[in-house]
Amino acid sequence: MKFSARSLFANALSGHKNWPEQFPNKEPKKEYDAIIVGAGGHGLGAAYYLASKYGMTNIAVVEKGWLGGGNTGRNTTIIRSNYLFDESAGIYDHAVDLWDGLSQELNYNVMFSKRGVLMLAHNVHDVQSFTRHVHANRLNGVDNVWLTPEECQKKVPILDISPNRRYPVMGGAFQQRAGVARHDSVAWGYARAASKLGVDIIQNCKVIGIRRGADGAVEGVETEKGFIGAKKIGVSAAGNTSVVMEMAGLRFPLESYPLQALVSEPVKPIVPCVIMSNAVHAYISQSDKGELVIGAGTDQYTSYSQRGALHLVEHNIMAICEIFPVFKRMRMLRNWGGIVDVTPDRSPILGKTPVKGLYVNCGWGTGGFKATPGAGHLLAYTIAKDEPHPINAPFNLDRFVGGRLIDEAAAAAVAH
Ligand code: FAD
Ligand code: PYC
Repeated sequence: MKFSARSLFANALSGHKNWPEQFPNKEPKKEYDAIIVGAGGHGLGAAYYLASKYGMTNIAVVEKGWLGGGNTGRNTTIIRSNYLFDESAGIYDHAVDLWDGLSQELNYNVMFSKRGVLMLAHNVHDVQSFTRHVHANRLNGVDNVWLTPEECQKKVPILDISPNRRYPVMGGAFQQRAGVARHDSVAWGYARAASKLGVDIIQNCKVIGIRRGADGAVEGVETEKGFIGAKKIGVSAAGNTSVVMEMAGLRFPLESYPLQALVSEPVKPIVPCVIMSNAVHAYISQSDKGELVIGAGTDQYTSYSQRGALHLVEHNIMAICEIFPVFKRMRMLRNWGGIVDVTPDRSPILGKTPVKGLYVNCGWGTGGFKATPGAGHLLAYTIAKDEPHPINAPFNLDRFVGGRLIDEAAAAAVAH
């Protein structure tokens, strides 16, 4: 079994010496009850919930690379549910609730840490927009409070709040139940738990076609290792969804963009919560190893490249140093990118498609890690019952025809 030297899993894998035995690169069976395309956290989560909640264990997860090697292993792990609309409160808070018991449920420490997320306001527009979010969240029972600049600095003492800064801090919205988790543990935890329940995880097996019968319903997937049959297929192939859906003759309202992040050398604890600065396209947290985890916005051009533009990361680091002058002499260790697929309203598509037996989970754009347990559960429900759960029903494909959009561009934060 070969891994790319650039794999973000290199460290994690060295701690899991017995992993090939746990996930033997087995030959696929001829026929499954359902196939999930994509072994990210969402796809693995869907397989796990299909088996654990809905009793469907004859499942395969088919992955073109290695499990968790897509955005799940490349993201900056911010978990929050401070979105604007009722539908979003439903879907993101469902996920936050599931994060709470996930380590126990999987018997795998996903290191969910509710250290809080602070979204800084730098101008009047930010103040108005964030306070609107605070009020909307509280009406939906989602915790979020407005902090003055001084209260922000009390939480984050290294924050420079002097009014003459280039990006003055005019306050901030703080969600305490929000935080971070360990991304590779999420993929590994779901994979191990699903595998124990009988799910086949087939890596290095790219899906290159979707076979449909005379009645139009799906019959299975063509892969680089041959045909695998199933009457139900769930596609959870972030960044590549349009390509996979085209295999079934469907055109999806998605654009794919690179999104990048970087980490610094490790230092002692200094960043107590996640701090996001949407107006300047920069955010920062500190990993348990001590590295500063810093992220930028998406590239401005569509692409399937898993690396971001250099000028963006330069701007990103400059912005971080403006807000936290104390970091000016830090060294950066590495940067990387992933491909995110973005819908016109910056909300996901999770549900049935016009093709019988074909289900989709996509369009989480820059913000799907936080949704991992929720998206996995809701995709599993939709596949098992052949109808959406009330929580994901509004996130259907039809909304782009009917116009009932769920516009979360402002809540999607730094990235668009
Ligand atoms: P993935 O983990 O990408 O899994 C999809 C899988 O499908 C991949 O493994 C891929 O190889 C596979 N695949 C694709 N095509 C095929 C095919 N033809 N055949 C077989 N397999 C295929 N979200 C947050 O909530 N908080 C954050 O802080 C955050 N930060 C981010 C920072 C960066 C730099 C990036 C890139 C993303 C960030 N995100 C964040 C977004 C988040 O990572 C994603 O929305 C989420 O991880 C998507 O999970 P997934 O399981 O759907 O996708
Ligand atoms: O969704 O919170 C988020 C996020 C931050 C950076 C990328 N996505």
